[in-house]
Amino acid sequence: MNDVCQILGTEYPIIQGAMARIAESSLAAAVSNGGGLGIIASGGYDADWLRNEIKKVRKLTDKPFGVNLMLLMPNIDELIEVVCEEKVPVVTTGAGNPGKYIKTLKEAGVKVIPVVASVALAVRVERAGADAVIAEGTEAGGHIGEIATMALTPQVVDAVSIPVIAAGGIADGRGVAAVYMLGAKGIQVGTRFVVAKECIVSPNYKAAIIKAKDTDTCATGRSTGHPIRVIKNKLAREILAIEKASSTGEEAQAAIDKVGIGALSAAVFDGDVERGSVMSGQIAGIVMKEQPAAEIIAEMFEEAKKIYVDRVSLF
Ligand code: TUI
Repeated sequence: MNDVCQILGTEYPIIQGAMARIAESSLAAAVSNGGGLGIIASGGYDADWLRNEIKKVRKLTDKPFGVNLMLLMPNIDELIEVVCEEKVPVVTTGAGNPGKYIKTLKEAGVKVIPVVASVALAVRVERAGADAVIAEGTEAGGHIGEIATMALTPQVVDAVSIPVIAAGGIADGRGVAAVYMLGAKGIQVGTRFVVAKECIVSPNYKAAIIKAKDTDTCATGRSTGHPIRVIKNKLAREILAIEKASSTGEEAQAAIDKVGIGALSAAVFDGDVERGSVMSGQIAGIVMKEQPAAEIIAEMFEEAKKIYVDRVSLF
């Protein structure tokens, strides 16, 4: 059995990306029912919201699921308390080093799978007791690191003994097969699940992903030290202009905070895809249609197997 399936308790070694404001109980349950690990993204919400979403997932599926902890959130301690009390099977973390929380989570019986963007952090979280790591390349949507999936994955694989799950730029069977070749034993997928039928994001957000081509995303916030990949629109251009005009990262951040406030919710819930923040990975260009989450999962792994067989002659 695949190590990652064993750790997750799933049929397929796939984790749904923790898209802030997007990944809630409806999508998480659909992914888990489809044989993957559905994730509730807790970033930006309070402890009561999280507890309620956990209860909702449990009504919709009896399969394992997870919660993502966005480590920059000020209420992180309360969110961790909920995760432990509710005995959530798996936690993924993002945007920081979860080292100091791993012991508490493990003692509560929670599996911990941090997202890392460098070899150094992968090594540190393995030492702190992580069950696996997600190596996320800069192709991913939202908050990103610097190194591409193609370069990051094999370097993390060489540096740790725990299973490596690759993320960033994977949206079909070709991506699955590619990262298996790099040594990953599983995948995390975000952008393609945004257009899942069960995903509650506004129809305009889904349409923006489906319409996007290879060059339609950009990273805003590089000058502030918090780069975020989004689809290029009016807001993104405004932020890039602010960054160009600012003399320090702090000055840029203050101005970005003014235009960016509520921008993610504007895109996700109100469908304002020009003035809102439309987080997306670079792979949006191959995402073509809305489909049930279960169909996306089955299709990706069937395709990967077929590619493996078809391409043997190249070796
Ligand atoms: O966390 C993400 N992606 C995210 S979080 C998010 S929430 C948000 N909402 C509104 C505005 C801004 C953000 C949206 N997208 N991915 C996981 C990830 N973690 N990618 C990169 C990292 C990362 C980067 C540096 C993890 C650790 C790190 O270094 C920490 C250290 O101490 O070395």
